[in-house]
Amino acid sequence: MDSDLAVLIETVNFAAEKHKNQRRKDPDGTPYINHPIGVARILSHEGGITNIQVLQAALLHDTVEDTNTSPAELQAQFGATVAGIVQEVTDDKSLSKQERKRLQVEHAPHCSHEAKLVKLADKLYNLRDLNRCTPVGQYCHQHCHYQYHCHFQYQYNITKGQSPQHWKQQ
Ligand SMILES: [Mn+2]
Repeated sequence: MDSDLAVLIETVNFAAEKHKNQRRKDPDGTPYINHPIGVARILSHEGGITNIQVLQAALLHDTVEDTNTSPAELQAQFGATVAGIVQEVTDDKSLSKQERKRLQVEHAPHCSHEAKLVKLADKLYNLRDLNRCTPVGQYCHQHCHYQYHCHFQYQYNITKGQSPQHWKQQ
């Protein structure tokens, strides 16, 4: 039960249970779990990441923010390191969207390397999704392409600790 494979299966099963009633915002209503699995896949297949705790955190990265999972529950199930990475990439949903974005910008340069990996893979997955299709009830196609370009630059800048502002002039 303690092999890396068993741990990874246990983690993806936990995430699947937690997200079981959620759907993505694409027109197909893709099951939400496709997203965290895809984020972990970006890290393993494109990033060459083999650190199992980073891959676990990728699988679990939206459980605290978007489901009834508590940080203590993650810590009890998967240990303090994994729970800590998830906590670093979790926004406080009681704040306004604008305030959450502001805090992301403020915190990103000070995040651990592991949390930056998960955050960037998360953003990359979402940007590819935005490029692939228009979310239900949002944006025209052309606007998606504009956002794709701008947000990638934005995320890159803030994880480097640079000003996120300059792309706004483009
Ligand atoms: Mn996510």
